[in-house]
Amino acid sequence: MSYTSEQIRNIVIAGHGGSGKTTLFEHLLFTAGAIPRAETADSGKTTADFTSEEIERKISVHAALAHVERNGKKINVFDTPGSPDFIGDVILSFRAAEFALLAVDGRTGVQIETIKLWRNLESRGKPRGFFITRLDDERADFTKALEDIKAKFKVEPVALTLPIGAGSSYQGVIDVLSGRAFLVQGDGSVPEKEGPVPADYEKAAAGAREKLIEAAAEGDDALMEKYLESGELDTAEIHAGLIKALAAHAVFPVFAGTAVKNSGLLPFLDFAADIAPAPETAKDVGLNAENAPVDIPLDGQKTLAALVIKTTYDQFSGKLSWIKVIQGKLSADSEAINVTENKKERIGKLYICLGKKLEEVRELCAGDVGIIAKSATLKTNDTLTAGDTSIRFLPLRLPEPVHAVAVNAAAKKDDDKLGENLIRAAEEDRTFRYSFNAETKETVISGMGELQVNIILEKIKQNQKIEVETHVPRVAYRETITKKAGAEYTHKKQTGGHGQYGRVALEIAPLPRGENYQFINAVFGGAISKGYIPGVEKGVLEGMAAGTMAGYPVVDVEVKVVDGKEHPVDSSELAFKLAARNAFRESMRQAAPVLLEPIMNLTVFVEDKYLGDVMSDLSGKRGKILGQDSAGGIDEIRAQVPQAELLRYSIDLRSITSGTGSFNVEFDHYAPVSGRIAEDVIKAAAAFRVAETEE
Ligand SMILES: Nc1nc2c(ncn2[C@@H]2O[C@H](COP(=O)(O)OP(=O)(O)O)[C@@H](O)[C@H]2O)c(=O)[nH]1
Ligand SMILES: [Mg+2]
Repeated sequence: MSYTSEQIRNIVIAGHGGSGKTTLFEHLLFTAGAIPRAETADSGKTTADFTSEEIERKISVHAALAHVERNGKKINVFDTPGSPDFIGDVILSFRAAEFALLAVDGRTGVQIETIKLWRNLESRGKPRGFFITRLDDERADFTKALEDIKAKFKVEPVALTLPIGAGSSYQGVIDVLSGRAFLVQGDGSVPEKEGPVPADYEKAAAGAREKLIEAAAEGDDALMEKYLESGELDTAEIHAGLIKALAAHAVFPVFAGTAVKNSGLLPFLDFAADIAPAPETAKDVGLNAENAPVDIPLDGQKTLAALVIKTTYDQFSGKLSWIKVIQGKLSADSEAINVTENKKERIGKLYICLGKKLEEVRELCAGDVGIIAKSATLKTNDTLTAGDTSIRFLPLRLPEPVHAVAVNAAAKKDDDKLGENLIRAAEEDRTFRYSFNAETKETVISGMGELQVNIILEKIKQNQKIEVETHVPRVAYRETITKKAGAEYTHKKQTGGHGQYGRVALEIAPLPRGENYQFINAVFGGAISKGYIPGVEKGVLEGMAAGTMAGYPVVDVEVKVVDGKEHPVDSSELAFKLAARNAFRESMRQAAPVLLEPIMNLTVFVEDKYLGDVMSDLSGKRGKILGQDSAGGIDEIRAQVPQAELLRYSIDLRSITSGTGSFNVEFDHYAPVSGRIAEDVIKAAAAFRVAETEE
């Protein structure tokens, strides 16, 4: 069956780990008839959690995609991981979907990751709502969870369903809009069915309906007028009002349910089909020929423009490129251009999917999401067009890694294999990075947390049968100077035939932080001829790269060549390079050099009860607190902390907060470090150099 853009809806389910997303996803598929039975989250058989790492750990690690049909619409649903380690797949799903459903555990209310996700959705202007889950649990409390949403997000959520009963007496939900009840059938292993609204829920249902209609009418004068006059709106009008209000972020719908009993799912599917934003309500962004951002609206009439949102490698199908079509349509067995690579790409087979199960299709319309198998050139973030090479989608913006590990294969012969696999892992998950740090001579992998990095390493060890060693990476310190100084150096050698001669006098001065380097030739009257000046600069740059205190690169220095001397026969570029390098070293020694360390901007999210411990830990880590906010029992702390103190912060924070805390970190600036800490760094660097020369 083929669809038009108007028939497509893209929904992402996101939220804190364990809030019931994968279960909700599974039972939505079952209720909509896409799968014959629903498996439990812990069985290792769900549609979404099918990779070995997910089955083994019983958590979602990757985004999963499936589609259901409802009311003539094809609804693509993304299930996403809850752990911050796998945020990359959550964010790519946010980009691809027009509506985000945040799962909120009915027992706990809004948890930390959900707050972070909300902010991300807010910054994207993405319409969003909530599903309060696990209402069959004795500890669950729908009203309390609703209050918590209000307190933490400062919004007035509007209930689209209300639970009937609670805990063990949970019976189902009332679909507020239609006024119908949907009741759990038997043990809940079959889809819910319409039934009578219990008498003692009628009043609450009527109240909720009034609130819903008011919310629908609010953003539309004509609807409001009609509502005020007649006291009613018909279903089509309410839908139209809600569609408008969602787009304007005036309404945040809330659903109640118990996925394991297939409850509360039909009303949500109806919402997804009839009210959730259509693909054309969102526009994607790209870069024009001048690299300025431009909107790329969804438009099925134009020629093809599609974005590769994700790349996976499947044991059986090989490379799979997930595609969202933004303009035109994508056809199987066609020719296209990978604009990013400037290469032709032959599109062979096209698929849509239900978890790992691929289903072949002939084409994908604008707004739809599908998969190209075995593409020759496509990578994540690439732009695919049918010839218009002026369109380029903006690469997905992802947070900076928060956890880094230095790695090497235990056996030197396996180093290449390890490298290849790490590169592939970085291609599959763009938050995971792989690089060789020439300064510290380490291969460093980094990502969004210890769990992500460990899962990737474990998989490589198992699949490739290689041993991998890990250690805490070295910090990339810098050196700089704090006062002006100068020195001159004569390089002179008389060995048989040609001698070597060059004399260079330098003056160096501190530059503001971040300005790195400036080279000025201030030689008067040809003391050094122009032709030798590049040699002088090379020498200076070599001296800067080598440092003088601990062998770290020198930054933020102005270097002025003030004088020198050359010899008519013995001078050469090499002689001047060596003279300049030594003159730089000597100047540096006299310019009160200091060590600089990277300072990071750190944002920590913790529950109130851990605030004190986290703060005192940060002060022990030489952190400077910049600010702190608190809402609904969760605190956000902003601080600047030396990177050297944060190398194992994901582990530290986990132990301080029993695994509930979460953080972001990114480089901010370099700052001087002195005293004992600097001495230790210098000592360690010296020891490292000795070890290296002995190798
Ligand atoms: N009792 C009950 N348990 C649920 C429900 N939804 C999820 N769970 C359980 O909660 C745990 C976490 O669920 P899962 O779907 O993996 O959460 P996710 O991390 O958000 O994907 C699993 O043990 C589920 O069986 C529900 O509606 N009722
Ligand atoms: Mg999950």
